[in-house]
Amino acid sequence: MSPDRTPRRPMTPAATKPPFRKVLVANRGEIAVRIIRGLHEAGIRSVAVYSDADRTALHVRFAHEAYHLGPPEPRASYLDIGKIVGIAKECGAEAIHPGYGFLAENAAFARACAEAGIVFIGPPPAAMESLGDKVRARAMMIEAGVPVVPGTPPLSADAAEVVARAREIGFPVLIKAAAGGGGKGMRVVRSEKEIPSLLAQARGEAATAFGDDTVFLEKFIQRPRHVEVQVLADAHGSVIHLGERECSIQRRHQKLIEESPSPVVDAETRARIGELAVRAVRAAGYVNAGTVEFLRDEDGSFYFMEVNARLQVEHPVTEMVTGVDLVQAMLRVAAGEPLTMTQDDVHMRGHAIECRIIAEDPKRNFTPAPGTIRGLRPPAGPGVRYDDGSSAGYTIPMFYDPLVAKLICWGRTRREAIARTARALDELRIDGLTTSVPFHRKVMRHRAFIEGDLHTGFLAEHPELLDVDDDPWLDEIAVVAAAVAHFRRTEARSKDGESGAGGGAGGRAGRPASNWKRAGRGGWRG
Ligand code: MV4
Repeated sequence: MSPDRTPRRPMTPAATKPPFRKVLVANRGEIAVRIIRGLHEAGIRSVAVYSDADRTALHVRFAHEAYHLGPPEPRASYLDIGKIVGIAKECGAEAIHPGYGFLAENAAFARACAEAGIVFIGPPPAAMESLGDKVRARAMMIEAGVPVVPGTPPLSADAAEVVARAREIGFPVLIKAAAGGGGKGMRVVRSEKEIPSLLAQARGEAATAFGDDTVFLEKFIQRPRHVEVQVLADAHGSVIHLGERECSIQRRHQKLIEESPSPVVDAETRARIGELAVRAVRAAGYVNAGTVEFLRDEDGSFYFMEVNARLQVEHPVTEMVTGVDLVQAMLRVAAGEPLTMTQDDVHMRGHAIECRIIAEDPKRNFTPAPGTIRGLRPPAGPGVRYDDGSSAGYTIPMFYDPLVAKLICWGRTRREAIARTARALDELRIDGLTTSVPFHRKVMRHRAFIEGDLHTGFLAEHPELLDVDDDPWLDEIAVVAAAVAHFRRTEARSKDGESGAGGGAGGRAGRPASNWKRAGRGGWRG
């Protein structure tokens, strides 16, 4: 089979023996680009796949080979297991990296890869399945001695029993759907008399959303922080953790800003929750990179929430503070190599913050605002990393996640990381799109954020952060203003009988001057 696209790209000189010869990336956008970069650094030939909406995307241009999947709809492209595994087999890829989203946590996909003799770069399907079931995962963690929020097994239909259970836990309690996710089927119950109606609502919502009305109770944690621990497990029984990330700045269960370390986690706490995370993934028979999510109560207690069985969007903040390349680690672990570092080799240095640059309008409740990138100037300089998957001229498709890029900045201290992020955001220009950039600029200057006073209700508590100005393009305006001022001076001088602007360019200034004349009088589009 010959590729639909074969960008001219020589192999990169790898530092060590490549763990694979050729790997297919079953994803798109910034994460596909991130993984392809990792493949090239490892000396591995990269294979991209793409839909009709991504013919000119960066991941296609970066890869050694690219194969067309089909129409833009995810079902017909990035979710088509048969097509993707078929391409991998035919082109001779030894492994597939799924990125995040799409097929990343799909056990059937991982099994299809194994059946085709292809390595799935992620956890074993059985571990993925047992962790995907909330009630099963909760029971497994209790068994393993990992603290979970005080709560109940699935509730019976007996209302009196539910009341008794809620009393035992103490109000407020939270009704959660067993099949849950994304907050669907969740209800906060503040008093006994609310139980019958809220229970019916939660069951109804769970039945509609998941086809399963099983619900259970948990103590409701007020103003919790979302703190998650990165883990790395090899196939030989070694498991280490790479510290935590705080992801409390989110809206409607979509994270917007993440950082590492968490402002409230000290070295002792890190060792404790790191140990809990290691215990959690061991209990599940987990191998490869994964994330253990905790809720942190205001009293400092940590409770297990769930395991994310994939490389996460926010993985770069961990890479920047630990110096560990998670994509390289995933490739080596998937190839059966043992981890080359122990827990004692993991050191966190400084602080990193990630801002998700999303094609959304913060003023319109963060609704997607796809469009075409007209001009792009990514930020750079010391401590700045910009991970993106597009370039000028690219149209952000409406079919997929509107994340267009991630800005990750490192500093020796949290304050330095904030200053750098603010500076980089001011340099960043994405012309043609409405994005979250002005929102991020405002957050970096916000007192509560600077003080590290974060929790999952942060944006609800500070609605002023959502009321952002349109991107002002101050530097562009300054350039135009300077040009207009220059033109006016020149025109005034020529009226006085002087000869043009003077200097070398002056003699050829006839045409530009007349253009500026139009600009000065009627405006460009006037
Ligand atoms: C909670 C909670 C408070 N108390 N559980 C939301 C989605 C699901 N993954 C877990 N979620 C929560 N569970 C108890 N017992 C608050 C949330 C929650 C939340 C958690 C993490 C990140 C953002 C959140 C936003 C709202 C609510």
